[in-house]
Amino acid sequence: MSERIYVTTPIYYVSDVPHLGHAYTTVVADTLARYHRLRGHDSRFLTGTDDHGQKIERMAASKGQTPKQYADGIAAAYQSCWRTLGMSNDDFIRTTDPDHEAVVQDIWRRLVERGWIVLRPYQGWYCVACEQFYPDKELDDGKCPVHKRAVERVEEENYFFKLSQWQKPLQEFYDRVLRETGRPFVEPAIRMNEVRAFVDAGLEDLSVSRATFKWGIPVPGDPRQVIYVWLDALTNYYSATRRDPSLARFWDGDAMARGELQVVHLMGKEITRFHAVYWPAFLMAAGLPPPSKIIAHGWWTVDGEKMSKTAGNVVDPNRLVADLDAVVGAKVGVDAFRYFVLREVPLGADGDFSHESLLTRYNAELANDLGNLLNRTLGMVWKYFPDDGVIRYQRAEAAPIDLASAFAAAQQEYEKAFAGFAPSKALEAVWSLVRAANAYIDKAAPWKQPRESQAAILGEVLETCRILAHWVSPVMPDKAAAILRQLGVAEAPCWPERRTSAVFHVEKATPLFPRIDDDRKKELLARWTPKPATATGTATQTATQAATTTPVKPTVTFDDFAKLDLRVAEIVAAERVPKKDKLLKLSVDVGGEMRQVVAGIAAAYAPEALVGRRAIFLANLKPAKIGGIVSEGMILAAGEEQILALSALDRDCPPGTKVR
Ligand code: ME8
Repeated sequence: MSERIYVTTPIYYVSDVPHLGHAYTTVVADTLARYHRLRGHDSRFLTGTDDHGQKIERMAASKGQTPKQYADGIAAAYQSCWRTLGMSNDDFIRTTDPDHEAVVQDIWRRLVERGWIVLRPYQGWYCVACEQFYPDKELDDGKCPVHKRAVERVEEENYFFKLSQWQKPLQEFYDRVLRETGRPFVEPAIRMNEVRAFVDAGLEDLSVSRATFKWGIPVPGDPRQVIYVWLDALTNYYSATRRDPSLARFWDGDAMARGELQVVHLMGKEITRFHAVYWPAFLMAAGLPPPSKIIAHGWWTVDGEKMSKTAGNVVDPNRLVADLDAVVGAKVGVDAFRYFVLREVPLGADGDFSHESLLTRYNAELANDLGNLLNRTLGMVWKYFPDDGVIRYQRAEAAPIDLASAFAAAQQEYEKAFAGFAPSKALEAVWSLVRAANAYIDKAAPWKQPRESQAAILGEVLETCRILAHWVSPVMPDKAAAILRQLGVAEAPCWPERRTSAVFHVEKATPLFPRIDDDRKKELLARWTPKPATATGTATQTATQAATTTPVKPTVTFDDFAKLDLRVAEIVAAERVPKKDKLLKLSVDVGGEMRQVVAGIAAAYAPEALVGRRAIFLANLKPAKIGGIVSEGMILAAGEEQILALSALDRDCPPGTKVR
């Protein structure tokens, strides 16, 4: 295991706010970075946004914004979501950062100087969603093989990167990595095989500039063209290490060659080719070292379906976490989400997200196995040592079950799993120790033992809980801190040794993960399940009851209705109103004009979950003070309190669109 590691996620397009898929990659990267920090390794974790490209230019235009304004809004939504989910990224890069742009232009110049970039006329099929040209043979019935949408014919003079000459150097590079590290450059191996097959089949030169739009980094010396968005975007991993001389140690070819530095790019499998073929070729052509490893994880579906806005099944992590916290009545959502996505699928495999399985794992593994271990142990400490809750622990010689060997086996597995980038396996190893500790209590039966044995048994378990807290900290940083606090241990996450004696001054137990009973489960599933017209569930039933019991108001004429100025508004910022539990203060974009609105929706929505959402807005309501703050209009919603639902639009309508 190298002593220095640089972990990256893809930089996400600012075409949309973050969802489950983006959150997954970022949780994996965060967990790896936290693990390496735990080991005392010199670690750096980078994420960010991909701000340029034709797709973004078009989306911004459709919303009447400049590309930069539009990108700023979505980049802020990413940053806010990552804060909510406890990401510990050391930096957040955007391709519109001036220092990044300068490095991209610098690499471009190097490639030109070395003869790898040349200007040529070009005709080809371009998919704007992929930001990629496709040769005829790769089209699927004339459509993009990924998006199944029409491709565009592009005829322009482009700069080309001579990728065709990189077949052999790339093949040699893949061989060298395998020889030197014993593992393929791309993992899992199935993705390496795909990449190899693509390279072995022969490479074509790659168009690396575009002349038909402006939203990108200008080609040095030719302002008619912008640099291809992927050359721009991939360079982020390198440019972020040039921001400060002290960061150069995270992109250092000698250190990589000596095995002292690992540069690990994590991503979804659909963009492996860009990272495993184009990126090493660009770097080597520019005289720079390629990364050490590409890890391509699988693709999440939701209840067996592809996630899509049209299907209405996109999982918004902000919303998921806020709902869990609200319904459970404790801060459990972030750690439960992180745990679930890491445990549910082995890294590399495709996964199906189901809210039901999330709740099942929550109850079985978090509330029961881990939560209950701590809870029952602290309960017994206070029961048998009611004066002060202090346990003076001395390793028991003749323990009925050997926790020492369970610890040693779990530690070995845990370490091996992280070295092999397998967080689900690391969690399995942790849970083997959780279960061993629970079994130990059952067998040792402290309730039947004399006082000295009780202290020895409980001490053994408390020490195990301390180790478990450190081990779960890369995945569940909040709950790890809560365990340590309840154990009365003042330690930051570290690599724990198993001690033979210690003194614990424990706190009274507070459940780590309160159990989700059937009623709460129903409520959560009702919040999360897309609701067809016939659906039954708490929210629907209540809404139906309300609809039938509230008499319809007196008739109005169309002229009355026409007095209301209803339009689409986008929530661009949301915050709680101090000391007002029910109120949120929102900034909404009503089509070029910003309004401040106070809405009584705090019981149903966390502020972070609202940013970027659109709803129907009453724009000509007389301003009024609510909770001491002026509110300039009203967001429409159905229901009340926690079962309230924001009005929604089932198609993309820009802010300001009239509603009639
Ligand atoms: O591709 N399951 O950005 P992007 C799993 N800007 N992971 C998913 C997912 C899903 N259903 N959906 C998205 C881009 N992801 C480029 C990257 S890097 C130099 C430029 C995750 O916003 C996964 O990590 O389309 C995937 O690779 C990434 O989001 C794509 O994000």
